[in-house]
Amino acid sequence: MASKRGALIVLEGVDRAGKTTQCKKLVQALQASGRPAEMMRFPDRTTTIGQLISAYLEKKSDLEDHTVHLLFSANRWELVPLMKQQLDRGITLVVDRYAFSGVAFTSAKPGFCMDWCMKPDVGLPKPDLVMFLQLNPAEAALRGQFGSERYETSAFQKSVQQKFKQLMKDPSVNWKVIDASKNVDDVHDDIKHHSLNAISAAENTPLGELWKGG
Ligand code: NYM
Ligand code: MG
Repeated sequence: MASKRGALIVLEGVDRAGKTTQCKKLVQALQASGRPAEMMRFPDRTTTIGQLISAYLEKKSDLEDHTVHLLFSANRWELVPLMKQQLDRGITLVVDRYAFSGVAFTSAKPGFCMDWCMKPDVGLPKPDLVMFLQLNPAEAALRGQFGSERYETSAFQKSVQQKFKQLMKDPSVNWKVIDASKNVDDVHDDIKHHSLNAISAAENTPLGELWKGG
């Protein structure tokens, strides 16, 4: 029998909730305790598709809304072979945003339903754990100004937050809500606790497929 697989762990949340900081700290903590782990992020701006997305986010180019949604999804799919290879080798992947950001951001635009937005990501590797870093808008505001990328306005972020709330009602996904208003080390402790449980559970369960009936 092959060695035990790694876990697929995703961090989601609104901007400035601390996702990137916490992903890095988690990878370091896992590695320090002898558990192989790597960080990934979506969008991955380094690929050809990722560069199209990056130019769009930086407002250097305009893309039709359905088109950019499908590019975000394609950017995940193009990394799936690598993700599966690493998980198979026992490496735990800690991912900064995933399909949930894809659905929450596009469905916050007028004229998009969540169902349509989920379709292109159906069948992606299913995360063993998705942690939502919860931070209320007032607290987020204390952490500084928004950047200048597309979507970085408080009105849009509020609708995105509502969409995340709806996605979290799906019991087929292992959601954990993390109080991101606590200090960096306390948030890290919560995240590590859930991650260690997910890593143990993943060892004995095959990798699932996202949004495909459980
Ligand atoms: N975003 C991210 C989407 O609109 N769709 C997606 O599928 C993903 C993964 O891109 N505002 C949005 C959310 C963010 C932006 O920002 C990427 P960052 O700071 O690179 O995580
Ligand atoms: Mg960001």
